[in-house]
This record gives sequence, C-alpha cells and structure tokens, in this order.
Amino acid sequence: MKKSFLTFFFIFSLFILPQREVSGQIGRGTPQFRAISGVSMGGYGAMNIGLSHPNLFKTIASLGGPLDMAYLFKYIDVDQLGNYDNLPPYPGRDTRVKMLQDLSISFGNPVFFNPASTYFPPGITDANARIPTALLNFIDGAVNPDGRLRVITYEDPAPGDWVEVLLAADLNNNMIRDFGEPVLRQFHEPFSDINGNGIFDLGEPFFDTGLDGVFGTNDFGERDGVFTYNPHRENFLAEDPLSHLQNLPIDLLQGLNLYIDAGTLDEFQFNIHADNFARALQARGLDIAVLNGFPNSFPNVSHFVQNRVLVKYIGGHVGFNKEDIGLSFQGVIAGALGGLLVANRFTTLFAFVSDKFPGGEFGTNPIELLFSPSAMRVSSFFSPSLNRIMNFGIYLPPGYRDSPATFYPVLYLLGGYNMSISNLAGPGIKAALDALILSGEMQKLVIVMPDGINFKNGRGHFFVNQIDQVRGDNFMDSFFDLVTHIDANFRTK
Ligand SMILES: [Ca+2]
Ligand SMILES: [Ca+2]
Ligand SMILES: [Ca+2]
Ligand SMILES: [Ca+2]
Repeated sequence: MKKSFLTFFFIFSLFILPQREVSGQIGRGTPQFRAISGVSMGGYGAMNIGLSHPNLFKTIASLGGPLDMAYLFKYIDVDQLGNYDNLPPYPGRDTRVKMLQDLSISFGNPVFFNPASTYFPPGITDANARIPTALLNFIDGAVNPDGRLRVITYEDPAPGDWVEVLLAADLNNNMIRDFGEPVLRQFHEPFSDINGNGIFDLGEPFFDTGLDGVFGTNDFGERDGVFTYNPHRENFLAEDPLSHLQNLPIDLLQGLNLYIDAGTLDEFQFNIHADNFARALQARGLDIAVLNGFPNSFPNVSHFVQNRVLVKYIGGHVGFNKEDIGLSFQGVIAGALGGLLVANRFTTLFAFVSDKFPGGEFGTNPIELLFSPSAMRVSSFFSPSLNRIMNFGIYLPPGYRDSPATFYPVLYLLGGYNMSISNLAGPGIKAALDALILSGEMQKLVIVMPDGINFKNGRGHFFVNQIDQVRGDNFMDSFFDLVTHIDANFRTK
C-alpha cells in the first residue's frame, strides 16, 4: 500500500505539480528581453512572426531564410519548375518537390488554382492523386493550348513518390513523366517581361486569358481587364516579411533590432531576398549595415553597434535540412574547417541578440559551470491551439538552477526545414553556448527551440497557421502557446 502511494505521488508530482506552475506567472516576458530568430525556414518564420508582432519581439533575426514571398513565387515558377530537369544538385529535386507540397499546405498551391482544393491541381482529388491519372482537354497556353496532349499525375523521383501538387504533359503517351516532358505552370496570366526580372511589373503588356493562358475558356481571371495571379499568392503575401516591413508604422520599425545573413551562392537565391529586404528598409529611410563577410572569424566573435545588420558570407545555403549545428561547433573546435561557417553564423547571431538585451548578467566561472551547470533538453508542453502535447528544446544558462531570484532574457530559435529539435538542442551547441557565456561574449539567456515539424506529415510547416487544415495545422498559434508556457514556467525577464 505504502509503495503504491509513493508511486502514485511520484506520478502525481511529475504530471500534476508542474502544470500547477502554469498559473504562477513566474516570468515577465518583456518584449525588450524577448528575441526571435531562425535558420532557413525558421529564419522566415522568425521574420514573419516577429515583424507581424513588433509589440512582442524587439530583436528579430533570420539566418538565410526567404523574406520576399513575391520573389519566392517567381523563383518557384521560373527558376525551379521552369528548370525542372536541370536543377542544382543540392538540395535534390525530391526535397524541392516535398517543400512545394508543404508550401501548398501552408499557403495553397502556388502553381494551380482549383476551386475544389487548395492543395491539388484541377481535376485531381485524394482518389486519383496517387495513381496514374490522365486528364483530357486540360488547357495550358504554354504546353497544351489545344488540349490535345494527355496531362498526367506522376511519380518523382522514385516509384510511389507521387508529386500530388504538379502535373506534366505526357508527350509520348506512356503515362510516365520522362526527362524533358514539361511540367505545367499556371502561376499567372502570360505577360511580356520587358525588364527581364521574371516578375510582372505594372505597365508590362499581358494577355487577359485567365490562368490557363488561352482565350475563350472562361477560366479564372479571363477578360476581367486586370493582370491575374493565382489567388493563393495572396496567402503567401499575407505572411510575407517584406510586406510586413513595408506596412509597419515607421516608429515601430525603427525600434526593432534586425539581423540577417545570406550566402552569396545560396541555392534558393535567398541572398536576393536579403538584398530586397535591405532595399525595402532603405526605401523607408532606415539604414542597414551591409557587410561582406563576418568581421571576426570563429572562435573570435563579431559584435555590432548597429541595430540593423546584413552579413553576406561567401557560400551556399547552409543550415538547411539536417545540418547539425552542434557537430559543426565540435568540428571547428577540433580543427576542421567544414563547420566554420555554421559556427560563425551562430556565434554572430547569439552575440547580436545578447548585445541588444539591455544590461544582463555576464560571465560565469568553472565552479558555477560545475555546480550549477547549464541545461539543454527536449521538453514538452500542452498546446491548446493544436490540442496536443508538443515538444520544444530549451537551454538554461549556468546558474539558472540555483538563482531563483534572477530573471533572464529569452531567445526563440526556429529550425530549418525538417530540422528536428533533438538535433538543434544537442550537446554540441550547449558546449558552444557555455563557452560564449564563460568568455563573456554573450550574457546569460534562455534559448527556446519550437518544433518546426508538422506532426501530420513529419516535414516542415513554416511556422504559420496553415491553409490546409487536413494536411496541416495552426503552427503559428501553437508557437504563441509556447511563448505563454515559457513565460509561465521559466524566469523570463
Ligand atoms: Ca511520357
Ligand atoms: Ca518584369
Ligand atoms: Ca482562359
Ligand atoms: Ca485577367
């Protein structure tokens, strides 16, 4: 009896007592001491959430993320699908197709407008998306103007890998998409790209044919007198960092600390997003320090007095997919150069954020590190928006455990596409954070890593409330559930 009571009490204290703390209001959660940042997809999420909630976050940072959704639209259309059989080897076409599926879940299919589904192309449903399906009389001005060709569902790259959100023209009638067979694109009405930027600009001649590119079919947008985009584009623009930046009241925008980095050879052209972002700031009369390369190389740490900084590093897209930041740190410490760039990018981020938190507790010592060590772990909380328990990673600085009267600033760190929090919240990055605090380069702060994986398909969700509630969910709301949980359960400033 006694043993079962103890067991009961143990389980009770594990599950019930921590939840009691939720009502405790222990953290303050002041915007000045709250930063949001991310890498790649998470960099987008950080800028999108941060710039649309300037009352919650004073410091916002994106490491190599998409920031200009109109440009992303053009990139997917012209550079990615327009170049389908000759894409750069990294990341593979498989990953790019999966990302397109996940963008379609988040914002609606950018390629096709189908009144019956935000996800599938016209004529495609759950019943025929993953089997060989031929659509007859599928009109497409560029590929199939007379509807003579069969338009098909297809697998890519492997059998069973149905692309679901794209269609191809089957030139040789074998019900398979062969190399060179065109992938259909109906992002917008046809236009003459006079200035060659791939984007429709006001004054450029267009054909008011509707999205299918052919007169006389009476499809969406035909003969309405205006240039017509796929309506899903509006969903992308509603969650667009660049538009947020353009629409923010200037006094709010001016009060934000903004940090961006971008690789000059980025395979997704996110460097162009960063340039457009910097130009949009300048167009609002705000300067931004633009640097070619990091001022200091790891293990030396770069600091900035400026409140708005863009660092352009020479290199491609890093930090994407399963890039292990912790391993990169460990590799650099061990003398390998491969991880140097990743280490540089993260120490610069941490230092920028730390420098923008006023005051703060700097320094630790070997005794504190030994007797009141930092903690890095994957924890969980109940997210009312998703009605389920969600994981998150958390770093608590040295001394946190034994300083019950001390409150700390918080940095939210959002991971890249398919990056797991167990990968992010690992021992390598913990050691690097401890070292930054020990050397006084960074003040003691709490770092929180939300889960960037859509539990319905195991892939990235872009940290938005997704349009497709069958395949997706409200991940932005869930992020704010996490912020509430952190302020209620941890000593945030
Ligand atoms: Ca074929
Ligand atoms: Ca143009
Ligand atoms: Ca038409
Ligand atoms: Ca039109």
